[in-house]
Amino acid sequence: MKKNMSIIGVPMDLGQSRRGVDMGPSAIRYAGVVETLENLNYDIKDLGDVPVSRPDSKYEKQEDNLRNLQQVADANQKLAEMVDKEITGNHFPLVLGGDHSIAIGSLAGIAKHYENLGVIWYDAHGDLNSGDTSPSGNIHGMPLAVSLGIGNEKLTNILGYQPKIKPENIVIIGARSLDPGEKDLIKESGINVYSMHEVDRLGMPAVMSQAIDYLKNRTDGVHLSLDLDGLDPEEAPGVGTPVIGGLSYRESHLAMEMLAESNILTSAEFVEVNPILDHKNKTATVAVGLIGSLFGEKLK
Ligand code: 4U7
Ligand code: MN
Ligand code: MN
Ligand code: MN
Repeated sequence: MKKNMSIIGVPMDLGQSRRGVDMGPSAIRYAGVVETLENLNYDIKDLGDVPVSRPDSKYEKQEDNLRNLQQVADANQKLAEMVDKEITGNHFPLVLGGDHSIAIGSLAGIAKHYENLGVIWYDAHGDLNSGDTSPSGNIHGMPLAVSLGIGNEKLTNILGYQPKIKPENIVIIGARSLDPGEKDLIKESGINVYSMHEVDRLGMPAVMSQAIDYLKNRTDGVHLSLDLDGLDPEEAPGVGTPVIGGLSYRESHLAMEMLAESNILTSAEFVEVNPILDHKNKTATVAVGLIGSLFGEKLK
């Protein structure tokens, strides 16, 4: 039987300061995401893009050091409603960004459906800031904190409940740029982190099998939130906040293949593809390659 999947694009660039990441969903579609998944026997419904307002300098910093707060909250509200509806209809939601602030809406729509949602956060960053700790005021550096119920109510309370997730159900993979406030939050909350140090020491196979075993035993669903800047900028250059020393293309494929084998995933999003900063759509092509592995593509 074919499996149902719904693709939702979110042309969001208001969660950070570099224009162009709003074109991420188009770039990923252009790189062949629908065809790739159809070849893997998925029944794909592409729902198009969630409406996002254009940046307007007069709304830049609003309350609590949060850039474009109201506009980011509004788009995430719509995204959350769409994701909620797709899950209710038994469709696997695949969300394409757009900057990482869209994880706020994805998780709001997803977490309603689980008692104990697990989250794999594949990223160079922790995205655990709030207006109080953020050095930038950019909401794409905050979605994981928001989902823990930390931050402005307009973000934490989307769909009228909070928190969305529990710290012990989060596994961050690939971290190498954490702000002081993020490190404090990790220590006090019990979030699991495989930074680049652990990936180097243990290797990706051990990191992924530990992460999968851990989540399998304690959660009833797992969301993958993959920020392309988790990969090394040599291999994924089209991102707004690149950090050297990242995960390789091969390590990332292996991670996706191991997730596919484990069968624990219940939703996914791929974010932060910025075609303006890219070379010949390389980063979107990498994203589609990873999506293929995540949904069962085999090399032989
Ligand atoms: B991304 C940063 F200060 N931590 O908060 C911040 F380094 O979604 C970067 O992971 C956030 O790309 C990066 O602005 C957010 C900064
Ligand atoms: Mn990042
Ligand atoms: Mn991120
Ligand atoms: Mn980024």
